[in-house]
Amino acid sequence: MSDYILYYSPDSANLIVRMALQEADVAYEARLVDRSRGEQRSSEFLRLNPQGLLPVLVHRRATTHSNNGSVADTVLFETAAICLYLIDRHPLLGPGINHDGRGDLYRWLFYISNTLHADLRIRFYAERYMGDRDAGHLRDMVSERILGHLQLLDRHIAAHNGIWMLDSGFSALDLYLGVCCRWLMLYPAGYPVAINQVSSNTHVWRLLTALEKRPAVARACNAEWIKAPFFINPSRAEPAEGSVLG
Ligand SMILES: N[C@@H](CCC(=O)N[C@@H](CS)C(=O)NCC(=O)O)C(=O)O
Repeated sequence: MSDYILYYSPDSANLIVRMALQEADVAYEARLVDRSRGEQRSSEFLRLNPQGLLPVLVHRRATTHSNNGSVADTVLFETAAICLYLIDRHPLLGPGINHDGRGDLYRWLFYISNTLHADLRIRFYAERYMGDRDAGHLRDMVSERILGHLQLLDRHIAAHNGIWMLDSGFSALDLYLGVCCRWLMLYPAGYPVAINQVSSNTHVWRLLTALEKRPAVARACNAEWIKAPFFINPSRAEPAEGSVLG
């Protein structure tokens, strides 16, 4: 039995977690939550994440404590929290707990989560904030802010002259940033940001190009019906009709 269960919908924030699990080379079971049928609002799913949002990751701790079957599973939601949990357990995903880079990890993980991802959500779901009133205007305003965040991230990478977000090397943060950039160029339908508005951030673009070559990233994308290129001129997930993910 796998240690983890990942609840997912193709190309939702679970993609970041799936990439991290693939990078860490750990077994997990993937369970589809069909957003087209509103399954993220089912009572069963709300028991896992009362917000009704993906991703959810369950760490089956009972299976890893075979002498003590009473250990409760850990249920995780919020992408940044899941990334941090996985980084702590799987050193391949980021600097170790005593590493000098820990401050950098916290700063930039929460910047990506609380600022970049949070503003992307406003872009995707502008109607939820504005109703019928001026959702387009809100989307335009927040798009400008998001492009500013990308420029700030670009300057950060340039300042340490690396390929990845952290000076210490590849981490789960790169996956998080990569998927946010991917979404920016794809969603919401009819309002993608032009590729050159992302590629003009040359250090961010170099990071995306480097992610493109990682086999674990490709495995995660393939599992969610996303074809290459994943970040450079990306295309939407195209689930095969009637397919159920393994
Ligand atoms: N703050 C949350 C945001 C997650 C989120 O926005 N999930 C989206 C998919 S990418 C979702 O589940 N949307 C379903 C809905 O809004 O009904 C996190 O970081 O996990």
